[in-house]
Parts: sequence; C-alpha cells; structure tokens
Amino acid sequence: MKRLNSQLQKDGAPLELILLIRTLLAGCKEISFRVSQGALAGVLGSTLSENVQGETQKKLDVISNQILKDTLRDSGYVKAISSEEEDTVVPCDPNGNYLVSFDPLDGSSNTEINSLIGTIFSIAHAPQWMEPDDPSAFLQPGTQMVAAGYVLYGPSTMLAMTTGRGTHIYTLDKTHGGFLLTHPNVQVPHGTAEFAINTSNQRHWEMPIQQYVADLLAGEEGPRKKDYNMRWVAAMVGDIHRVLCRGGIFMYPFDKRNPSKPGKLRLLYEANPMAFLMEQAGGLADTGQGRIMEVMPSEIHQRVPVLIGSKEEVETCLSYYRKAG
Ligand code: AFP
Repeated sequence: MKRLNSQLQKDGAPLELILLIRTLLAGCKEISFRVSQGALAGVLGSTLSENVQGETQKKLDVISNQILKDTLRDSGYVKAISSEEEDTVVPCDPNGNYLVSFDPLDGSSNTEINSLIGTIFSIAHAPQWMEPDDPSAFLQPGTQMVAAGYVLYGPSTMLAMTTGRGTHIYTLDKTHGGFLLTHPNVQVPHGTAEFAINTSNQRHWEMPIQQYVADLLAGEEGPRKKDYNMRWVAAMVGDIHRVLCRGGIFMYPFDKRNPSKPGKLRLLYEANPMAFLMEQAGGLADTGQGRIMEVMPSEIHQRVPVLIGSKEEVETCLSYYRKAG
C-alpha cells in the first residue's frame, strides 16, 4: 500500500507543505494515542474553563490543542495558528510560510461515551506582509486553502486529506506509525438514502430546510418517493466521514435563535476543510446562499450554515431555497 509521502508527491505538493503535513500528523498520532488510553490516563471529563465561544472545554480538548500547538509552533513552517480552543491567533515563526487552522478535537462530548471524535484542519499560505500575531491574514476565502483534512479517531485512525488533487483516505498502521493509502480518489456516491441533521433544532430552521426535511421524512408516500434513513453522530467529523464513504447529505443549517450565530459550525476550521474535501470528492458544499469556500470570513471564529454532501442531494436541497426566493 502506498504511503502518504508518495501520494503527496504524486499530487505535486511542494516539499515544505509535505513536511508541514507530516509534522501536523505527528501531533495527531499523539492525540490518537492519548484518546485510546481514555479513562486509564485520566484524560476524560471536563475542565473548569470555557473557550472563547462559551463552550465548556473537555480535558482532551485542552490536551489536543496543546499537542498541536507545540508540534507546529517550533516546526519553522508555520507563521500563525488559529484554533477553536484559542481566543485569538497563536503567533509562531515569523519566517513561516503557512497558516494552519484547526479544531483539535471535534465532537469532544463523545469522549465520555467512547464514540467518534477527530481533528479537522486547513492550511493556507501566509502572506509575506503578515505579522505572526495579525488575525487578519486568516480572513481569506476557503478557495485559498492549499490542503485540508481530518483525522478520525475511531475503531481505526483514519486520515481524509486533499491538496487540491482529489480526496484520499489513509489508515494509520499502528505497527509502524505510518498513514497508508487505503481509499484513493474517493468519490461521494450518488443516489443516497441517508441524511444527517439534528432535528431537535427543527423549530429554529428557516422554511426551505423545514420543507426539504419534511419531504425526506415523508418517504415513499412523499414527493421524493423513497424511504430515507437519518444518522447523527454529534461529531461533524463522523457524520462527514459517513457521507464521504456512503453518500448523503449533512446539514447544520441557518438557525433563527441568535443572529450573531447564523449556524453552529465554524468556517475556518470546520466548514471550509470539509467543503474542500467534499468538492474534491465530487460533492457540493453550500451555505444555502452560496458556496462555502467563497465565503469571505469577517473573524476567525465565524460561524456559517452548512449543507454538504452528494452533488445531486445538495442541489435538490438548494432548489428548496431557490423556490423560497
Ligand atoms: P465540538 O467541536 O465543540 O466538540 O462540537 C461538535 C460540533 O460542533 C460538530 O462536530 C457537530 O456536528 C455538532 O457540534 C453537534 O452538535 P449538536 O448535536 O449539539 O447539534
């Protein structure tokens, strides 16, 4: 089986980017080990602190964030980091050529039940003019990403990654510590019968998504003339992995509860990397108002609505938005 390095070279990734990705993944392997120790290492449970977004931090959120920060900060490749668990950007090497954004441990509430969690990341060029502590350099649309991916800490540890030449999935071979290419050039399957959305928020959705989901739920008797199945892992990384492998649609739509939070998921380190992976696998990723990767961020923790998955299914969902004007 091909190793990560040779696939990155085949995809034409520059040497410095390859070295940066390998450094980042060294951190993820350490997270994978810590996660697998669970209660034995005393890493489960919450801290007494909240992150900048008002979410209680789990011990593993803090540990994973620290591992990635330590690994990347001294690598020499990174000028600055933005993380879900950091209030503002973390300055790194003034000569670094890249910016890295990450959610160190997505779905961290799942640590309590030994269920799916993962690390999501995106990488962009650092502008020459940028000071390492300047957050404005992160305010680039997702179309500027040079690489993105996630590491899923499940029964096996898997990496889904793109550098803009297709989406490939690798599996961590824990006997020698390398990521091996197990699913090259993944294509999101068409013709799906699965969707993922947290229906407990239904009363807060806008009309197009209300109607779209109602039609899915109506099954064979409804306008879609087909029975659907619903899935919810409570970790975007797990739900997106399912969609990437089996087809379908994942939604965290616009929410009327709080206008300052038009969706739950964060653009830089959740929506954008997943959008890049999905588009490179032949799928679509939209907010309902346009392509996720074209959204111009206004701040590093910006949230966006997310509709992502198989091309036909996302197009069908978007047709409800068009009909509603
Ligand atoms: P964390 O990154 O804070 O663990 O949040 C996970 C998440 O943002 C995303 O991965 C899930 O899709 C979503 O929250 C699930 O939230 P609800 O189940 O509360 O809707």
